[in-house]
Parts: sequence; structure tokens; C-alpha cells
Amino acid sequence: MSDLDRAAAALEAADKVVAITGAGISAESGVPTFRGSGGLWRRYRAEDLATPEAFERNPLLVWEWYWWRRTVIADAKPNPGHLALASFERRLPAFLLLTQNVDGLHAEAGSRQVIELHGNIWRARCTAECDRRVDQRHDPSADVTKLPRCSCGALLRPDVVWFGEGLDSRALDRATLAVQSCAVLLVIGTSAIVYPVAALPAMAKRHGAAVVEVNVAETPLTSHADIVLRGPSGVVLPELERRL
Ligand code: BJW
Repeated sequence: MSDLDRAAAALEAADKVVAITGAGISAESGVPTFRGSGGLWRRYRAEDLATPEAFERNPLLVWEWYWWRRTVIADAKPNPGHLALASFERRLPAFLLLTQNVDGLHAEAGSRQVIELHGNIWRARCTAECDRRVDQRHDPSADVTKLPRCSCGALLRPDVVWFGEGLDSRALDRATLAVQSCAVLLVIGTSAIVYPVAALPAMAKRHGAAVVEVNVAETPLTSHADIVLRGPSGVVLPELERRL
């Protein structure tokens, strides 16, 4: 039996499936990953752009980086990997998608049960007490030369999770519970090194789940995975879907 057939059989037998995705699933949509060749952290320093201290030091520089990334993501369309996961949700009895991606492409592909653990690049959030969230995707008046402000007057910031910041605790609790009770965990297109998400596959294994990794390259998870499907997620996931 091939690894793809084994993975498909595990999915079919599972009462509950959880998938974790990372930047690799959007690579085939033209969205740059963070690490590896062409990765954002090869060209930019995370310390200058993706920490609360960086935003305090130079909010305009941080906003300019996110505005640029929005232009890249605005042109991106969901690829066959995103579409296959949306189809898994429709076809499997219980399926939850946990994503580290902030690009919103899973929702655009039709996935409904999605937890965006690192936030969403199209949303901004007030830096002051009011904590208001603002959807900036459909804001035609958005001026990308001036620091955006909340209606309370305080600065807005991108509603994403930077290094050193905690993830939304309700989202992380839901993700943790799901991982502890699933029969199969798919881990797709992530370098599996950024915590706390990187701890979830080991947690799933401890609770008896089969862990299936889909990646073009080896990661620290590979040697612990039960099944490794080597290849681009835009090819591997549709092949898996065809076997269901
Ligand atoms: C394909 C493919 C194809 C390519 N098909 N595959 C030591 C020092 C400092 C900090 C720490 C430390 N040790 C631990 C920490 C904590 C830190 C951390 O984990 N750091 C590690 C790097 C060491 N974590 C945090 O700070 C987190 N918060 C935290 O721990 O809070 C504690 C706390 C609690 C309570 C109160 C306060 C604090 C937060 C982490 C936030 C990460 N944020 C980012 C930016 C998000 C916003 C944005 O987009 O701008 O999230 S960083 C970046 O990494 C982004 C990603 O979601 C995340 C993971 O990256 P991902 O998705 O895995 O992408 P890549 O590029 O790494 O990998 C792509 C993969 O795809 C590769 O494997 C390819 O092979 C593969 N691939 N093409 C299939 N076609």
C-alpha cells in the first residue's frame, strides 16, 4: 500500500480529523513563505517587523511592510491544496482546520471551520483599551501613507500575532482540545518550529492520533510523523482527496 493510500485509509476510518497548515500551503498561490529560499525572513529581520517592540519603535515601517504584503496577498487565489482541504471539510464527518497563515485563503477556498491562530492580515486592531477590530479589506478609503487610527484616536496595528505575543487564548484552547481528541492530524506546509503551534503534533501523538505530514522538505516533525507525504501540497492533497 502506498503512503497516499495509507493516509487516505486513515482519514476514512477517522471520526475526527484536524489539519494544521503553514505558509507552504499558500506558496503555490504566490504568497512567500517565511523560511527557506525566497522566504520573508531571508530578506527581512523578524525583530524589525514582527515584534511588539518593532511596532513601538517604528509603526510606519511595520505598517508599510504589512501594506506591501497585503498587495501580494490581494493578487493570490486559493490553489488546489486549499480547495482539497475545503472538500475534506464537506466530506469527512468532523474536520477542523487550524492555520498559522494570515492570508485568509482557506476561507476564500470555502473552508468554514477554520481557526486562524496567528490572526488575519486584513484586520487591524486598536492598540488602546477599546480593543476594536477593523476589517480593512473592503475599505476603499484606506490611505496607505498615513498611520491608521481607531475611532477612539489610538493607533491601529495589524491584527496578527508577533513573536513574544500570546495567541488568542480561546482560539488556542479550542485548537488544543481538538488536537487532543482527533484520530488523524494532518500537518501541511509548515516548518513546525514556531511555538506553541509546533507543540501540537506531539500532543496529538500522545493522545493517540496518527500524524500525517505533507511537505516538500524534511522538518523536525518528519521523523516523528506516522506517514510522510513528500511533495507540494497543491498536488498531494488533491491526490489524497481523489482516494477518499
Ligand atoms: C511546502 C511548500 C509546498 C514550501 N507544499 N510544503 C527563542 C527565542 C525567541 C522566542 C522563542 C524562543 N523559543 C520559543 C520562542 C517563542 C516563539 C517561537 O516559537 N520562536 C521559534 C522561532 C523559536 N513563539 C512566539 O513568540 C509565539 N508566542 C509565544 O510563544 O507566546 C508566549 C506568550 C504567552 C503568553 C503571553 C505572552 C507570550 C508567537 C509566534 C508568532 C509567530 N508569528 C509569525 C508572524 C505572523 C504574522 C505575519 O504573518 O506577519 O507567524 S512568524 C511566522 O512563522 C508566521 C508563521 O505563521 C509562523 C510559522 O511559519 P510556517 O507557516 O511554518 O512557515 P515557514 O516558512 O517556516 O515554513 C514553510 C514550510 O512549508 C517549510 O517547511 C517548507 O518546506 C514548506 N513548503 N512550499 C508543501 N508547495
